[in-house]
Amino acid sequence: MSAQYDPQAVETKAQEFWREQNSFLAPNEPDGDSYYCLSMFPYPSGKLHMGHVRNYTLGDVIARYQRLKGKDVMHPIGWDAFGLPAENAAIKNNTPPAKWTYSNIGYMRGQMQRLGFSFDWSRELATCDPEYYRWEQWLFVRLYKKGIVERRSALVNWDPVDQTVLANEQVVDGKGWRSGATVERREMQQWFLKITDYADELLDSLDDLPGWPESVKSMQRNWIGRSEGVEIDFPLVEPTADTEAIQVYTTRPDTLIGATYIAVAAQHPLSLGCAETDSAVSDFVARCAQQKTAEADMATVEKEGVPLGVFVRHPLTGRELPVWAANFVLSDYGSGAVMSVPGHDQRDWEFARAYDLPIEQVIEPVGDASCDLAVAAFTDHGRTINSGEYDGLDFAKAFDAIAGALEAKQLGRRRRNYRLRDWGVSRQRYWGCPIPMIHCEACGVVPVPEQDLPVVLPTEVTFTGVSSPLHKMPEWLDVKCPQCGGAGRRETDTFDTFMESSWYYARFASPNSNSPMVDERADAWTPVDFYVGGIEHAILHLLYARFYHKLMRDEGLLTSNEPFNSLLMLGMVLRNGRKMSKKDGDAGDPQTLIDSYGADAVRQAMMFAAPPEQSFEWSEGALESASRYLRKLWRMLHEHLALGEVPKLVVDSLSSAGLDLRRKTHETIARADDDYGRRIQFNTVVAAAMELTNTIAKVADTGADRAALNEAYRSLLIILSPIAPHITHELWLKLGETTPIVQAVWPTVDDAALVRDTIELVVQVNGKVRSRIALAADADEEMAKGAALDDENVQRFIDGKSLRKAIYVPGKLVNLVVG
Ligand code: ANZ
Ligand code: ZN
Repeated sequence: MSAQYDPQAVETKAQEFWREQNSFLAPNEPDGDSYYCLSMFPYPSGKLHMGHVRNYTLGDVIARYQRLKGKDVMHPIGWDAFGLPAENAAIKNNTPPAKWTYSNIGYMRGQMQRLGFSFDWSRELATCDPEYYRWEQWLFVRLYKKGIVERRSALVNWDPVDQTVLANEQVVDGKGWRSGATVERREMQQWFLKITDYADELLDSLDDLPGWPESVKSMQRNWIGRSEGVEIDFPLVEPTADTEAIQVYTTRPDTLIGATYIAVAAQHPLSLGCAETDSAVSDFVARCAQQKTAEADMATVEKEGVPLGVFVRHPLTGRELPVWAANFVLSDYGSGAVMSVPGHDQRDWEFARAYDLPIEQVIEPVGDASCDLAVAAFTDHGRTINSGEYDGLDFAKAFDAIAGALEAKQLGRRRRNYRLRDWGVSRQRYWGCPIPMIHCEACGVVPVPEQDLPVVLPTEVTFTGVSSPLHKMPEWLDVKCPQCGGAGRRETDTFDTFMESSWYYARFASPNSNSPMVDERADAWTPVDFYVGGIEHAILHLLYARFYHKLMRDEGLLTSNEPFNSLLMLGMVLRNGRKMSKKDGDAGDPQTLIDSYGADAVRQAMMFAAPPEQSFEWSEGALESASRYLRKLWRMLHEHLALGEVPKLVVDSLSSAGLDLRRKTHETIARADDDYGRRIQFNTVVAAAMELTNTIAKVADTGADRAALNEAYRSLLIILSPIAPHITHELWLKLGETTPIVQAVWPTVDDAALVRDTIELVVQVNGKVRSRIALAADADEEMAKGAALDDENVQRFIDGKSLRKAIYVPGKLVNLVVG
């Protein structure tokens, strides 16, 4: 290849080489020193965008670095291929979703190869392939038999015009996206995975993940939302045929004596019962039905309520308390009822103020907290007062004493509560994995027998509207009931696509496993060492994958407890302050950029732009400078080689510039090693490589120093190779190396090269810095003080004064005290 840098030619050549050599094939089972590096697999939407480029370049840099460190690396890729966009495209253009999806995969695969990602393509998978999703069906049937799968009714969005269920994304401002009809909430039978059975473990094992960002762990903790509390019964003063007591859930049993009323949700059976005879209550219930029910809205909503005319007895004091229906009580949390303690809960306080209910103090502050119930509730923990025999206790003691007293009277029990709900996995959509169940009039729901799996989704379909074409395919729908042989009908719901992305990482490690879903190779490779992806997946995807890992473990398929050891959540690539998208035209299309600058420049600009977690504004200027740098590197190295034979490195013969270069080279190796391996900050690697390049440019390329230059180039190429793998591949061979750079070994730092022969000393006069002097590294105290006094600048400040004292801090400073 010529002295002119032609990225397209260099990159094609390197990519062909890797393909022919199978350079990135991972071994079936790793030996001790293995590394599984995974970037979240993409949805095949059509073409790559800049966010993809960032995600996959970052994962690729880590994978390539770990190979240089001698690890057996697995770096796989595949396609999260089911989902709504394929279906929407089908409805719009009349192309079957499978065709659309596979054609997008073909295009995007080409783009990834063009970017030089070191994927092990032999492990590629698409989740819409029956050979993949059959195992999801297999696991689902097993979980059904175990009782982890359940069918119950839940609310869906119903479009009354199109006569179909809509996904949340298809509801725009409360209207169906195509029909424009007002969407109704309907109850339908749906499938659930009981993730709540694993709530405790999902919470507790977060503590075993030191490689996860604290922020992500705390999002997961909040999502699971475990609280420790007490369930308390407040007996009705006048019990009815169906209600004897109102049950509440509280995390503050220490405040029980201060409860002055009970508040229940509008949808609570007691409110609904009263609504039948009391019009004020039925009006209130009707008004609440229109109110948003998200918890966030509940906290800020104007407190409103209505008395039910019902009274309960306090379980410990026997005092009578009124029952109110209130709009701030959630119907689906705890038991849909709260004991209101207006002295110590702000919502209860606001409500009590609005309706003139008593506010009583039963907790006093400890330490310097202040309390003024005329202004607000006192919500901190403290010490019990006005609580009779329970006075003077701290939170934990009061909790115990009161919970114990309730348990003794059989009017309460300690309980854990979770915010986490079971995972509804049913989607009333076509383009997804069929749920392997059969409905039979006689037998009810019957799972598809294992030998009949997979239930293959028909792919030759035509859409006549929004509704799933499966409903109109009797040849698929009608089957024999596996149990009684009578007429059965297939379940038409498909799985939530989070199901597929919950276990793909394990399937990558045992591709084509024929029985069962993953084999011992998956156990050997997992947990994933490093997982890279977008922050938008910080909660659901990661929680579901963690859950699935535990399900597979409990099936005996895996032995570890968690799927991902370390996690990196990437920031976004922005344009004009928002996430880059198709609207950005060519500037946002990596293909145009690759065509004009080459993949290496795109990769380097992307890595140089910002530390991984940060979002940043993309600009083409960054690409210009990356490209300029790579051209300079190409030119410099060719000029170096043009000077012919390079002598062997003899440290003693190097000039001081040569010694400085060696020091810089080895400092850069150490710094890049730390940045790649520990800090995961690649912008600083690029900066360090550029600095080293500048130092190289300053050394005269003659004599013994040529060896130091050669060493510098060699190290620079290895350091840069994870980021710019193509140009470094080519230049490496030019340097005369015989094995390719992907098989190179990360250079060892030569500690001797790091030793400086001169050091810099700070000189202070009366505590103020007045000069910096260079001194031989082995100079003693006498020489240091002498040199400090001799310095011209220092002399101006001590001129005419007498030296009182000279303090020497070895290797750092000399302080001269004069007066
Ligand atoms: C009495 C009390 C006194 C409370 C006090 C708090 C402070 P977490 O920690 O989130 O689980 N609560 C219970 N069920 C509710 C529902 N369905 N809708 C609205 N609020 C409900 O919260 C538990 C606390 O939330 C419970 O403790 C209850 O109020 C309220 F000084 O009971 B507490
Ligand atoms: Zn049957």
